[in-house]
Amino acid sequence: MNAISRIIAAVAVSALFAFAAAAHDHSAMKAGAEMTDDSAMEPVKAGDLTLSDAFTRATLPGAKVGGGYVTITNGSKEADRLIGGSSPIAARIEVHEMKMDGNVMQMRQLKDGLEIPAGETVKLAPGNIHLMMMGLKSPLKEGEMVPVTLEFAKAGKVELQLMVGAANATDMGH
Ligand SMILES: [Cu+2]
Repeated sequence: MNAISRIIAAVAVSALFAFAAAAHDHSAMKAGAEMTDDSAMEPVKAGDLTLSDAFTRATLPGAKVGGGYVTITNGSKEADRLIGGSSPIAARIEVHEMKMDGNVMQMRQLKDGLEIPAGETVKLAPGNIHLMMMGLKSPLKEGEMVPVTLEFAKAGKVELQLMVGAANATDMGH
């Protein structure tokens, strides 16, 4: 490592610490929460669907993909289907599943979408089925909100906000 790259590394590390410190600062968290209370905490209703606990995770600079997670409850007597979605911050949004391939966790796109059975709740979560924001236009920063539009076969387009949580080092290997 030469002198320049040592300096760059030091700056990067201290930036990370500053970021972590800010995230743990109670007043900073509170201000963010107040700003986003209404949009983030309230479940979004769309016809018979209720979407709640929508979140994503902070990404490192240069990351091209980010996961999206949401809990979807279908109060109808008919199944619906999550087909995909879009967001101004990404080129596109796909629905992915995780599968073990031997000892390796792989993910693949659910090309036919994800069924939300009648009367059931489906949870998209880290390490499981998730939304994949492809072609991120900028890093996702903790505390920010990411607007997304999800598309369902029956309920149509549903707009919601993903709250950006902390990055997780044990991510899914994207
Ligand atoms: Cu994925």
